[in-house]
Amino acid sequence: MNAMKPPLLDLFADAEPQQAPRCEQIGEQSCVLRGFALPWLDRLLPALESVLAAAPFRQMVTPGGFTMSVALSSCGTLGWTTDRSGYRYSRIDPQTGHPWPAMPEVFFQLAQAAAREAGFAEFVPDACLINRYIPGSKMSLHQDKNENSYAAPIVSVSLGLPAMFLFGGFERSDKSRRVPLLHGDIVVWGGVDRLRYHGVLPIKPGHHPRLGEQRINFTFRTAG
Ligand code: MD3
Ligand code: FE
Repeated sequence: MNAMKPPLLDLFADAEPQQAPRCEQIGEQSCVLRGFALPWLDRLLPALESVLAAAPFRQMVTPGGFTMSVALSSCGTLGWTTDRSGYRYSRIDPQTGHPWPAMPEVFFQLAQAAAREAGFAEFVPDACLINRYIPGSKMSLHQDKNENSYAAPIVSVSLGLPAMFLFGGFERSDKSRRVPLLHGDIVVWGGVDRLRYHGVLPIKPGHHPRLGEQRINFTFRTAG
């Protein structure tokens, strides 16, 4: 009878899609993809093990003479190192004398999928820095300026213990926002946000069921 009659009141007719937004905006061109890496973990962790077997974590010394509390490794064509003479990307791991391990296919695919989800269609990273934090490790406010172009975004993957990320402004003294980053979260930083100061507060003691007493962070970059 009234099958053709439109509903009297469709509360959701003009509403936004009911799904939670995929990318949680934290800056003009930065957003968090909560849990995006979780379905990839079973492939990611064995690949991480093989990278670390070839290029073990090491604590580096900054040009100012401070030993970083975060231990680093890299994979891809370019890896990042620092010592008393400066910061740089290099093709050879100075610790092993060999090229950095190749970027595992699953790393590359995850980085591309996340960049695409955040609206960066053609992301081709040539470097993946791997940071390991243990409780108490931190990263002071800094800018990432060693890459040759700032046009490409940076994609960061957080695993293990939670961290409080500091998302600052364009001057070190600008007030920064705190963003909690949890196991499996991915952040994509691009465009105007690329040169913001950022850092990580000291990691709190804890135990993560999959990664133990550590936080691992990958950052994918187009460095060359
Ligand atoms: C925002 N790592 O490796 S990742 C770094 O959690 C670094 O280990 C932190 O800062 C970590 O250089 C943060 C997120 C990140 C990376 C680069 C950025 C955020 C950024 C560049 C510009 C703005
Ligand atoms: Fe950084």
